Amino acid sequence: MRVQVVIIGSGPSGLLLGQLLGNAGIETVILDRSSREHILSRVRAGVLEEGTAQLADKAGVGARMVAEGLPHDGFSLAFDGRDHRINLFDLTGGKRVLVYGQTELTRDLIERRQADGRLTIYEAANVTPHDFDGQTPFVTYETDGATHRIDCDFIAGCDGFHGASRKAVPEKAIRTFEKVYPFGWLGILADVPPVSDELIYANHPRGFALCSMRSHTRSRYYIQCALEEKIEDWSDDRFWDELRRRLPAHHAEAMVTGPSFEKSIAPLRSFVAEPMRFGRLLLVGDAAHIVPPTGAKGLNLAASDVHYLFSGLLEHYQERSNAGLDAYSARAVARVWKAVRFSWWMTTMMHRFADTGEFGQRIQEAELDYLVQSPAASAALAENYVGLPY
Ligand code: FAS
Ligand code: PHB
Repeated sequence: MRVQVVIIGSGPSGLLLGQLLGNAGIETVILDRSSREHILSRVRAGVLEEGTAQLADKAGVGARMVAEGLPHDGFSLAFDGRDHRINLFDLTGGKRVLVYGQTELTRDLIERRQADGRLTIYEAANVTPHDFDGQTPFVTYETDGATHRIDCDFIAGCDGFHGASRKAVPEKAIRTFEKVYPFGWLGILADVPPVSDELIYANHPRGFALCSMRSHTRSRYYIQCALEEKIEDWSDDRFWDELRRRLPAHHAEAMVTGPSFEKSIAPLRSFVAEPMRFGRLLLVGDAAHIVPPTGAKGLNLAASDVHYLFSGLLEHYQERSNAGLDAYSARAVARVWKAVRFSWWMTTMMHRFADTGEFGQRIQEAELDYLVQSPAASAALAENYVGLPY
């Protein structure tokens, strides 16, 4: 088989890139080691920047997102028993975010790809990129015990943090940067109405908490937890009690609780691999970078990578120019680091660190007080949260 672009990974990065390329007449195949069911069982991000929503709409999967997504003009920071609203719309001259689950966006993209008759090969084992430092790259993979080969012009490594693409790059050709946080997020999904119409990020002496949602009837909640915590030690009742203890009293009293149908613990890390291009292999999304979800940037960074790569590939095929591809890594990495900084800053400001000490705690409190009292500081937070320009 031969196609123009082989995409490794059927997550948001691979699917969005595949849809944009396909709509432009550029042939792709997507290879994923997981099944379609497993991919759609994953619960991940919940907040889309306008740039991400516009890209999804451009890809032709905006209808349900617009119909069911919840536009949000602001969110609150809760500390010292009080809420402090960050008015995104006013602080950014009219920008907002869209609350729409990554799982739903992934479903829309998978269904659209299938409807367009484009090929995704699921449960592909040992997917391996080859000869991407030359002019004739190819990818091999195994299904039903047989090894297959796909020749191509380019390989898009959209296979996430644990994927094969970044690992196929010779160690001397890549530089990585990493910070692992000393805690995780214990998250649940429950079909109960959200405690507030907007998101609440809470800093409490017992730890961070986040009140989010997927709709007016489905809530997504998180609490900071120790990395050693085990899901089986967290009954629903224990989770609800702990969440309520970390929120201002009026939210704790108003909270509607109920049985969770998804419960998971995610570790938090910041990670960047540079560069993001190696000849004919280009890394996209979590394959190249990871952020702590505090700033809601993971999925949105994948979208801006896809934007840069799609425009570079389009130029290559339609204008016979490689300028966009040559600029891909520098453009993507520049935006990645600004989102990594913001996500680190939000995480450091909103979480409790065991080793912070009394001085560090006072600094965190001063940071929060300054942030909610200074229009300039709030505006800086808002412009990062809605998404910096592409
Ligand atoms: P993905 O990891 O989504 O997709 C990669 C795909 O590649 C997967 O389908 C996988 O099966 C496939 N793959 C992996 N290895 C392969 C191989 N060797 N061969 C073939 N296929 C392979 N972001 C937020 O903004 N907010 C959040 O709350 C949030 N929560 C998260 C919770 C968890 C547990 C994780 C892991 C991430 C979370 N993220 C969150 C970040 C997340 O949304 C990512 O940014 C987003 O999934 C990135 O999409 P992709 O780059 O497509 O990578
Ligand atoms: C979510 O709804 O899953 C979510 C929202 C905002 C974040 C992180 C996760 O910062």
